[in-house]
Amino acid sequence: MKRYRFALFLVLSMVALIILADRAKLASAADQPPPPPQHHGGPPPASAIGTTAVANLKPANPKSKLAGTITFTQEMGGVRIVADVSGLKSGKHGFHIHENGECTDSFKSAGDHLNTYKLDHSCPPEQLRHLGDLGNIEVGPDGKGHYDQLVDKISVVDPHHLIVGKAVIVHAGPDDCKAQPAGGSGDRIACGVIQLAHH
Ligand SMILES: [Cu+2]
Repeated sequence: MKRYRFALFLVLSMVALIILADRAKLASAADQPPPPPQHHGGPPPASAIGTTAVANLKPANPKSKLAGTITFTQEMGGVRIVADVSGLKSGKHGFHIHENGECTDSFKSAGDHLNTYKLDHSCPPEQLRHLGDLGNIEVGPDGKGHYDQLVDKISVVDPHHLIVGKAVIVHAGPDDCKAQPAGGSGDRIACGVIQLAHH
């Protein structure tokens, strides 16, 4: 009888040991640090505020005097886009970020509008639009245009909404913010690749 008790004791202790070992494994898994946060269009990390990218426009027609510089600065609510252009026909000119960072082949190589979520074309502040929809640059009789808007949904740091490495394009005509897929804004007259600015 004593022998059976001893055997029972042994079996029970082994079961207890197995349970304890399992618990320890679970506890160590729970102690592991959580995965790093993913910024899926959420607010940018504080360290990213002020990060700046730049695009210098080149004209489709090499004889044209068209020129322009566009800066993209990360703010908490999106990207502040400031564009100064000159040498354009007066009136509104469609203004977009296109999906490829290439300005060759009459700027066809820039591809379509940056449209990660496959939405219809519109203009900010409409919420359902292409990520690359920026509206229009308005050019005065002197051929100069200035654009200064805080555009949400895009980022110079968040890989999911990134505009760095894409092309910004100015069109010959106005973007009506309605016609698909690009607002009927006509030819691509200026293009520049968006690149991080180095301080
Ligand atoms: Cu465009």
